[in-house]
Amino acid sequence: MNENYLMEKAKVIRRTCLQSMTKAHSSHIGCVFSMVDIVTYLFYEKMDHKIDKFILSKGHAVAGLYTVLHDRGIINDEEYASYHSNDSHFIAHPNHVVNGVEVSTGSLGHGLAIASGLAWANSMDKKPGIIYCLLGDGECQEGSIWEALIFIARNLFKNLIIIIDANNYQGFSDTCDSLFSHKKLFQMLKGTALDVREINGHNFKEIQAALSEDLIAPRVLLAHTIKGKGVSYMENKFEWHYKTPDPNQLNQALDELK
Ligand SMILES: Cc1ncc(C[n+]2csc(CCOP(=O)(O)OP(=O)(O)O)c2C)c(N)n1
Ligand SMILES: [Mg+2]
Repeated sequence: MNENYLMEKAKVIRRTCLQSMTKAHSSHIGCVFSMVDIVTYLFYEKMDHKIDKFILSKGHAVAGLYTVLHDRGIINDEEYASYHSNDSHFIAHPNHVVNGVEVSTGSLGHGLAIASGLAWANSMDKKPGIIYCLLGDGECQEGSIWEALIFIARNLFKNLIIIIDANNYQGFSDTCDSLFSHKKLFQMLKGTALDVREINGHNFKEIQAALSEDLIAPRVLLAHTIKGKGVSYMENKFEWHYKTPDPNQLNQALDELK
C-alpha cells in the first residue's frame, strides 16, 4: 500500500466532490467526507473491480461514489457534470442505471439485505469476489438491518464485508444519544457469529489490517469516523449533513484540503 498516494487521492476526492456538490446546491457533504478514506481504500487499493461489488447503503452520500467513479473513468465528464440537474440520471441517491452503481439505494436500511442476497447467490454459484456494504451508524437503527444480520449470521457467508461509518451523527442529532452508543452497537454485533472489529476509519493502515485477512465469517468493521472530516468548520457539526457552503466557506474548505 502506498499510503501517501491514498492520502493525496482522498484529498482530491474531497475537493472535487465539494466543488461538484456546491455547484449543484446539494446536501450531505459531511456524510461524504466521513466515508472518503474508506471508499478511497476500497476503490484504489483493495477491490478487484471484475469480481468484487460495492453497495452504498447510506445512499445519500452518493456524490462521493460518483466522484470516485468519475476519477476512475467509469463515468465521463459530461455525466459527472450533470449531477443533481434536471433530466440527469445522476440524482442525489444511487441510481442503478449509472455505470458502477450496483443497486439503487437511499431509503435507509435496504442495502444490507441486497448485499446479503448477492453474497448468498454468489456463494451458491461458487462465484469469486467480495461484496462490500457501507452503512451509516444512524442507519443501524433500521429494523431491516437487523433482519439482514439474522440472515447473514445464520448463513455465515465468507464473501461479505459490512463497514459501518460510525461518525456519531445522523440527520438531526447525535446517533449515540438517540438510540444506542457505539459501545452498545459493538456489543450487539459481537453477540452474533460475525467477525466484528473496530477501527479508525481515517487510518489507512488500520483499514488495510482489518481488510487483509481472509474471511472465515462475514466481517463487520465498526469504523470510527468524523462527520465532515477534513474541513475544520464542518467536523462534528451535524448541520453539514444538509448545508451547502457559501463562496467564502468553499474557498476555506478548498484551502484546508490542499
Ligand atoms: C428510511 C429512511 N428514513 C429517513 C431517511 C432520511 N435520511 C437521510 S440521511 C439520514 C440520516 C442517516 O444517518 P447515518 O446513517 O448515520 O448516515 P451519515 O450521514 O451520518 O453517514 C436520514 C434520516 C432516509 N433516507 N431513509
Ligand atoms: Mg452517521
